[in-house]
Amino acid sequence: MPERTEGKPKLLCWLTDMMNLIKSKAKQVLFVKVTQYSPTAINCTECPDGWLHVGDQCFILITDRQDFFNSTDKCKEIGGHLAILTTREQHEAVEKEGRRMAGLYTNYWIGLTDTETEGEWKWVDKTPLKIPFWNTLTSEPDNHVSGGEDGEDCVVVDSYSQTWYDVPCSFSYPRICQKDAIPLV
Ligand SMILES: [Ca+2]
Ligand SMILES: [Ca+2]
Repeated sequence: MPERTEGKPKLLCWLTDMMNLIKSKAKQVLFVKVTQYSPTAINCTECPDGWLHVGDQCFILITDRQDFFNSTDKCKEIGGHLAILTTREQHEAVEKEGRRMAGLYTNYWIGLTDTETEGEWKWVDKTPLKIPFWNTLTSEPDNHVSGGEDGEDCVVVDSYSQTWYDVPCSFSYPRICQKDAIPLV
């Protein structure tokens, strides 16, 4: 589950992580002193105000509408990139936030395209798509030509079906930006 950590005291965060660590290592804890655990095993991070905290990543949903390429630039301007959703946890967290913010029938850009080679989906950091959440009920991605002869090379999360659609990159949608969470030191 995503959680917001704005304003969460560092001590509380560390204690929470330590408790999780102890729970996950319960059997060993019977035999090993807690002091033998390396502090580097604790992964305690936070996000700036207004960002959604998911694992070690931060996400923000921004509702002004831009085409895909302007959206890419706008995310860079705030020190991030369009969302790269590599886990089900991230995918579900941003969809839930989308529904909370704007209700049903809302689409948000994520950082996935096949502009270089049709049908080869890559994230904006050039890594290939491994875990897809396409709307297979409507045969997405379908590179449909209704939006223009270029077809559909960019991707939105649809908050109604909770799946992805390929759409024309020139269309205007809100966006989801992402950046690394900040380690608490
Ligand atoms: Ca395409
Ligand atoms: Ca489509």
